[in-house]
Amino acid sequence: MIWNEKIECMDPEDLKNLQAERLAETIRYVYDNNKLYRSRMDVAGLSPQDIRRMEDLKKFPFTTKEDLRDSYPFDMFSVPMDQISEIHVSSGTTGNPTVVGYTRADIELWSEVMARVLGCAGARPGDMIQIAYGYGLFTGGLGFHYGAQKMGLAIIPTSSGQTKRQLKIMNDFRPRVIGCTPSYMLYMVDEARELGMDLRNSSWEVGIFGAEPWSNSMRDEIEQIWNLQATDIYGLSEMIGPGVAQECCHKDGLHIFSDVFFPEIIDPLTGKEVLPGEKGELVITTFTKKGIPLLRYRTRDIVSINYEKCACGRTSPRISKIMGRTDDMIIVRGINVFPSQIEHVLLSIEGTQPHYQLIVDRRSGELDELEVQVEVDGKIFSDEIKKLRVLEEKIHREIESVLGVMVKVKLVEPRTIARSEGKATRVIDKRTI
Ligand code: DLL
Repeated sequence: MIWNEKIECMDPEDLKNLQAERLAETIRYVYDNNKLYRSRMDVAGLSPQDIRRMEDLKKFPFTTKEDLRDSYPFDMFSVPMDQISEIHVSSGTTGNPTVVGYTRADIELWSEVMARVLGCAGARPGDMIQIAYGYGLFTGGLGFHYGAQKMGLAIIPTSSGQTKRQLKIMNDFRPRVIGCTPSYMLYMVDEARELGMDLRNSSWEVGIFGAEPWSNSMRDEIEQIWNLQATDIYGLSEMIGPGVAQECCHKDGLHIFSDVFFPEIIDPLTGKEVLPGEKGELVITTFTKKGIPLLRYRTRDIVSINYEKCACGRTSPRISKIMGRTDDMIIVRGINVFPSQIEHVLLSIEGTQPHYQLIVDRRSGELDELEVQVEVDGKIFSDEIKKLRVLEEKIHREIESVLGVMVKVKLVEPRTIARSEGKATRVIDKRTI
């Protein structure tokens, strides 16, 4: 269903006008309420009147994750604390975490975009949803919760983990909708099989998976195993959490709710906009957000954009699945490697499992080494050695031909690679550079 037809199917010209109106309001708002933006505008010699048309947005400097870290904890908040109703924190691997504050109106906005997500994925009012994203400082659980409340679903807030209980609840309550990370959906496969469950007869028909990269091959795998429709959801805490973009049933790009999250795709090196269809870094400007409005925020996520109308009737632009991150990309012997490329190869080869890890190392004075560890079917492991060798050789050849870089392949037994109930760790970089 289309939750908000008026907005989601708006005439593109009207949408442009709405965006321009909201941009002008946003610029005025940050100038009056946000210390960092006001000083940046003053330094650049910009006043709110200088940014009125969408093209003017390019005059504004980019905002980065470092800006948010440097404002730890509350300096980016644009309202006094008595107007903040909820705070989330996104953990990073280095430095201060990013703190995000929501006003009541922001929570209402979050509920609205998440209701759009649920509709886009195929949920309907009256459905039951199992929310197996983590609740807490992570935005996944509560974001889904607010959207489901808004749409009028029966919510089972299981949060992530406790897999046996998770599966029992599914079996006994029969929810139609499930939300969790794609890696958790795969994690549950082993446990469900151990319990002797018939996975293709699970009650889940609609799956909304995101918060980490996953390929179309992984989608096929999940859909096939669980017999459900798997769609991709994108979001990040800095923007609002989940609810920035979502795939519809056509699974041909994620509709970005551009009346709220205005996208630009740039070349990460030059900062210049790239053409529709070309790969680049997604930069987002928020409209109508009050707690932490962000202008030209560099997400570090790599996508392409498509402005054509979708067969579902929605007119919002669509971003591709996230192809990688500017900072997740590993550079091995000077060649850019994204985990998603390797995942795609692995999943197209019969006998491999969707559990893998990339280990990069550099012994002193030597070149980088990339080892791909991948789990293979238990059956193959108990077969003769020769079959394993053939498989290893095949994986080796295909990865090298896609990446153009030498790799080592190590086949490991089922359940050797650490599982995750949240986001999976795909890369272990042991190099000290
Ligand atoms: O992961 C919010 C979220 C929760 C999204 C639940 C979807 C579902 P953060 O923890 O701040 O927020 O992480 C944001 O995760 O910049 C991407 O690199 C990555 N990411 C999120 N969704 C996807 C996706 C949440 N569908 C960061 N595909 C983002 C690939 C994703 N990467």
